Amino acid sequence: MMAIIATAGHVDHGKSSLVMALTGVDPDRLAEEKRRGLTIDLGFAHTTTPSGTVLSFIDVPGHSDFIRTMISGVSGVNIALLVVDAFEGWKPQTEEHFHILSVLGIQRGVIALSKCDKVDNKVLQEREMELAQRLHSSNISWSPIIRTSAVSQSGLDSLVEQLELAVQTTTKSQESKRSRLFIDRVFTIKGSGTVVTGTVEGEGFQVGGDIAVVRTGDNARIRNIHIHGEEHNQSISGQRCALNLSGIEVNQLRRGDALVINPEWHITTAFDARLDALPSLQQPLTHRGSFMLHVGTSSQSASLRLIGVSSIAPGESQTVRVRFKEPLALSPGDRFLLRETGTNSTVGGGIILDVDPRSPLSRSQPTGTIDSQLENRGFVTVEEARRLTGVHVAPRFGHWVCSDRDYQRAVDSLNSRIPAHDAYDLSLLSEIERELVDAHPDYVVGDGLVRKAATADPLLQHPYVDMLLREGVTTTETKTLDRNIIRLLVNKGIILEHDFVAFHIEVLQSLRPTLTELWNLSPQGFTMSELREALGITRKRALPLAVCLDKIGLTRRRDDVRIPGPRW
Ligand SMILES: Nc1nc2c(ncn2[C@@H]2O[C@H](COP(=O)(O)OP(=O)(O)O)[C@@H](O)[C@H]2O)c(=O)[nH]1
Ligand SMILES: [Mg+2]
Repeated sequence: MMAIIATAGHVDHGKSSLVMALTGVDPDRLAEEKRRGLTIDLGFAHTTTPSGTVLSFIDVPGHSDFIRTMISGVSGVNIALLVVDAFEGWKPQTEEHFHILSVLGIQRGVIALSKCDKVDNKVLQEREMELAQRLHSSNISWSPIIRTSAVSQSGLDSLVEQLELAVQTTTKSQESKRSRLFIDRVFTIKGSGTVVTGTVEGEGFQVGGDIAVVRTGDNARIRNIHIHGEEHNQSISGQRCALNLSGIEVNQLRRGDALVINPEWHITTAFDARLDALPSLQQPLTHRGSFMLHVGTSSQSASLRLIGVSSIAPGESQTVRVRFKEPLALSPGDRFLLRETGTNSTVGGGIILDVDPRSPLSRSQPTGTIDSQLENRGFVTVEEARRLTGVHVAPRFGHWVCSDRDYQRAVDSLNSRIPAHDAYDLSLLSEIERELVDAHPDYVVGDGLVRKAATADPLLQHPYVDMLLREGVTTTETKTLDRNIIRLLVNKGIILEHDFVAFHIEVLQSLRPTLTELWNLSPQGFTMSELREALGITRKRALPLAVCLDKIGLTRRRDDVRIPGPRW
């Protein structure tokens, strides 16, 4: 079992010291950080507990200037370790981190009171009461508060216990199989070239596999994969790994770049989403202001449009449209965060519902369902639907997918063009429409024509149909019948007519045995009189009958005789 745990909390509250106490690794690894005593970059450390659970930590900076680094460390992580200094208590930075964890969709949180060696029991109890209150309304499932001290090493066993429990009870979200890695570090190793690190999503990456850099479209190949210092052939969802890449220089990559396997993803510069405005906002959120969008480890400026409302009150959630410049490979269900550049504060965050919004803002109603994501784009292939939604979508017919409404629109459009009682030229339909009528039970396709299916047709109930069927080859003349009805029946292909003599299509088809016999007797073709005699009909019937048989392709005329036709 392994899971990644991100630290969170105010600067200097003892996060790095706790990670060090648990893992023996100093996450403040950079010389500059050491000098300043500040984790300005992400620190990484891991340990295996006696029960075999791997605790893999991302230690994030708590200083407000480095919030962007903190966000990149937290995204894609399921478990947070929130650290609060027992001496100082809950601080504004604690508050901001706390909200960021929540909107980024962290499921489980472990909370540690740190530096407990510095305060007495009375203060500890006060702190615990305050924390309990703060955590009360959180949508993250929090552990009991654990008293710790990195100095006296007290509480560390309980902390490990709670972290293990969190790892074991974190349900893996039903995630897509598509592979993606948001880079959190890029560097070179002498002799092996470009290395990137990050947390793997989806099925993962293989040594020798090709990857694409979403922002630039550059390609590279994976030379080898390291997970916790060991070489592996592949990396899978949830693992932190280092990829050694060939075919790309270190300066072509940066933190925030996503690596993907190319055809699997829809690359986008806009999305519709549900945005939760932070409860701590001083005023309602509007589209005014300049925003930074954080997704995965990436961040860039973005514009915000609210859907259907002009403002979002603190603590409320609304659907929004977010636009940005640098292309991202996104999936519905991805979490994002918005910060306001002016005030340098987090304003909210939420969940992406549609990675390729098509509806105009005034009409957009994103809900995240497959149907709402496909709305207004007509028919797309199964592959395209998967790129847009991240999941396999069952085709409507053939390999085409669309929303319920678009399907109904297409059927309505066909219904209005294809007359109720007439055949319609297939070549007038688009390729997709042709496939639709082919698969649709209300339509019959044949001979380059499409007709509405007979079953649903009241015309079929007309007495003429029955009459012609009963009379077989000895039908009355159609001159005296209602010419309109006859014409409609002919157009629908139910009857065939020549020289005011009509035959039901089934009657003509039932003549196959007779025709076989005739051709047995006259292999070179039968004459009119032979046909007349075989069926016991008059000449006046026989000639139209032969012409109608020609029409449906059972026979063909050659000089004075009938030979087998193209549909025999
Ligand atoms: N007394 C005491 N000091 C601590 C403890 N843990 C950390 N410190 C001190 O608090 C300061 C900040 O610690 P650090 O782990 O870097 O905090 P971070 O910024 O949250 O990562 C350092 O000077 C540590 O020596 C503790 O348990 N007890
Ligand atoms: Mg630190």
